[in-house]
Amino acid sequence: MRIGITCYPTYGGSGAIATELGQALAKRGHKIHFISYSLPFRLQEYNENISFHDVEIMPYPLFKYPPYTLALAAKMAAVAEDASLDVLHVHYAVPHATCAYLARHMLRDRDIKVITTLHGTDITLVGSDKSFYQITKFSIEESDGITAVSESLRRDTISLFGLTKDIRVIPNFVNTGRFRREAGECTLRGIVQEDEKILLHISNFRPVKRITDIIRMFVKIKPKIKSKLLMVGEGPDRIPAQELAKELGLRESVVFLGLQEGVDDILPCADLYLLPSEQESFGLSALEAMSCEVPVIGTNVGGLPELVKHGETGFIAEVGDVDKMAQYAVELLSDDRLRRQIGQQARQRVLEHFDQDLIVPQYEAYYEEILRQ
Ligand code: GMT
Repeated sequence: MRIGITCYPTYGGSGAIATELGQALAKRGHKIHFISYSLPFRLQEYNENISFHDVEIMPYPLFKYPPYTLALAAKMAAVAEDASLDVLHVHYAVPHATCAYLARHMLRDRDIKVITTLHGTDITLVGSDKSFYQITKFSIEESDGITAVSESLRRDTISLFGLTKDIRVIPNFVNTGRFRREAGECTLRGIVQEDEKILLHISNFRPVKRITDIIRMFVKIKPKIKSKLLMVGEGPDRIPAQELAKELGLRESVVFLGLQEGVDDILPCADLYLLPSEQESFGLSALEAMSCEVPVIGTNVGGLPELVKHGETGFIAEVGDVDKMAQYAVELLSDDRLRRQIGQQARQRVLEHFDQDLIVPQYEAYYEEILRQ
């Protein structure tokens, strides 16, 4: 098939999944065309089946807000025409589903199918905000196929938007060959001493991630376990988290690493992964941690419990219950045997349910189903 993929190219789970999907489909012989405003951050390997189409906007003094959405729609239509695309698969509904709708209507003589994958805040936060609600609902309903990354997100979409169209759940996936404990030498020994345990968090540091809860958790763990907390990512809550760490006397033991390219090199070094989010439709970084045999402590929200089985592959607590999460962390970090067992069970769960080789064929089959309609 000839498939156009649009996603946010910057750090984030939806862009990561869209890129991993495109790369996996290209290896399976499909022609993949990424269309976005810059090269997706995980698009690193050369493959002759992959091309990238940059969306450029003409600067003009009248444009207080440069109309990216229009430029993207026009680019989608042009690529669809030139490359004879069969499918336009857009990740994150806002504004990509709307651009795809426009592009399809520009291509009067070409039959192209639009598939929208819902990722999370495109529904729960941004899409359901009143400024975007109607256009998001319209654009999702106009898609030929709709997928959601978890059962929880499917339910949220139906209840928030009252959609009657079928939403197919195709869960996120991980390349278990790349994300694995043996994948590489632990690169963090310059930062963390041999006898220190490593707690890890990776995100875009937005309020929804509740990263100050991680610091509050760590201040309870630190006196009991010789450890360091590594925070990977960048975003609006980095400064408040850094300030809090300083205030709580954790300046030396909480390390902010900023944006990092090779999270597959960092994750296998961790002893514990923390994701105390307020909302999380899936939690891709938790999946990648589990694939590296790292137990996850997460919250009872969205799709996280579909992934993390309490007491089996990690622990789940209520949002904001910092005491409980710290207690689970101490339990796991002070018992190497238990931690290893939970880590191995986590990897097993990933291999059985979320391996790239199981999920990518589900997308292929879905494309074929939609193309037959
Ligand atoms: O909505 C966001 O936070 C951004 C988005 C992204 O681009 O990373 O994250 C969502 O999509 C990911 C990939 O499907 C999911 O793993 C995240 O759980 C989801 N984020 C939220 O629901 C908060």
